[in-house]
Amino acid sequence: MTPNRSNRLARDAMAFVLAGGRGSRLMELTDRRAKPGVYFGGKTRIIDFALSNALNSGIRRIGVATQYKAHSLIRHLTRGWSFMRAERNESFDILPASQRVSEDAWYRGTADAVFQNIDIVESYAPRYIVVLAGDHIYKMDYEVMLQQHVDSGADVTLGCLEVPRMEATGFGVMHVDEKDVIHTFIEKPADPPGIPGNPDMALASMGIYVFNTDYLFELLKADAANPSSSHDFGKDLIPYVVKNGKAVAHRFSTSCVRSEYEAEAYWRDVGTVDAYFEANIDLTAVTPALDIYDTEWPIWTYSELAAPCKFVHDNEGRRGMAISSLVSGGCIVSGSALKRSLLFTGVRVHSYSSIEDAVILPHVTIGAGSKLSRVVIDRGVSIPDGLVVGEDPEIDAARFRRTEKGICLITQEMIDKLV
Ligand code: ADQ
Ligand code: ADP
Repeated sequence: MTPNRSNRLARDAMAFVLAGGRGSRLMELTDRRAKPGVYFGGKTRIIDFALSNALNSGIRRIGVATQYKAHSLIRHLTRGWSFMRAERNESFDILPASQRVSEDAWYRGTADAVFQNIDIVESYAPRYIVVLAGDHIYKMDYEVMLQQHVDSGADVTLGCLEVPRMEATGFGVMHVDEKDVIHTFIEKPADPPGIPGNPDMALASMGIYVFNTDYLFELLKADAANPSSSHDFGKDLIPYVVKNGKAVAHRFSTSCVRSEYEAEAYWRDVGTVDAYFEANIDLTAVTPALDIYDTEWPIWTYSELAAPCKFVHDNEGRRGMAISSLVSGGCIVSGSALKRSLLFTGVRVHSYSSIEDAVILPHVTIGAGSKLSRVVIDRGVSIPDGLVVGEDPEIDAARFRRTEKGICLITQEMIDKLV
């Protein structure tokens, strides 16, 4: 779809990106960084997708609420997103939970993260607030969603998509009428209701919301004063508006942005190690479902300064090579073969190794004679010479975090225990 370039409403909107959650199902990958700060796709981090969507949609005011293990994320945001300029009526605010409203309260929930920053949002006087989750991979034009919000006269507009009913237990699930007005909303139902006429699918909330600023502030103030609320959009605010106001569903398929290579609307919550691995490895396909080479909708990021990647022979003449792989700057592959793998910045692969189906985060070193398949290797890990992963499930499970689908997540702590 061609993005709407007028951006009339986006210019009047502020994006408030929620980036405080841990994402604990990513296991050790989020031991030291929040999920939005996790590396994805060779160069970028997960949060870059929501931020780039906002920027590419024409939104020029962005706030990012951080909480859990925020240092890595904040450093990335400072390095990569500080090009927004007050002189151009742009703003980019990092909003760490810092007990702004009361000395004993961090962000108690997603709604509280906005509530505690009302004064900062107010200072920019945006007409609309686009609340975004910082932890999903997708391309979307929020201007289209804003336009629907204004046209329908909704109090809140929720981004939604159809997911298989049995997978909807982790989402807010809704029922809509023929005009997409939401009549029921249940947060994370144990037995999700299907779509009438299509009972195997459910209409799930993407956790992104458009509000008129005034309306949202009223709602947040009332919620903050409610002692029985958990101060969460999905649990408290959205069910309240569905019952007492007008909540409308916005279908992602109408605002997703697709390049000519993308067959379907792409959205992923890379919330588990398996989903994270698959979404990364999918990028190595000849025609991947997500086109990160789409210059119409660039994914902005901070990228380390690095020399070009290099493939060399080792001393014995073995070739360093890669097929169906994404290799970032600063990598050197010497006398080893890579297949269906992603190498983030500054990875070194020493000779006589074979690497297949691997997601290798920045500055990893792989020792000589290693044989690795179906792995995710955390930033900075030193893989010792001759390590074999992906051949014996029992040995792998004893040494590493091995998932149900047989993917091994490897951290330096796990490597240190081997010797
Ligand atoms: P969840 O997936 O449970 O449900 P949640 O844990 O509320 O999402 O996190 C949403 C976003 O807020 C994430 O980006 C997270 O990092 C951030 N976040 C969490 N706690 C925070 C805090 N205290 N401060 C700041 N940021 C915080 C939500 C909705 C569902 C919907 C799914 C879609 O509640 O209805 O279906 O998202 O993924
Ligand atoms: P980046 O350095 O690019 O932010 P990460 O996403 O891996 O990389 O961030 C890891 C975070 O953990 C950083 O805040 C870093 O300072 C911190 N860190 C790195 N190594 C350790 C360690 N051994 N123990 C505790 N924290 C660490």
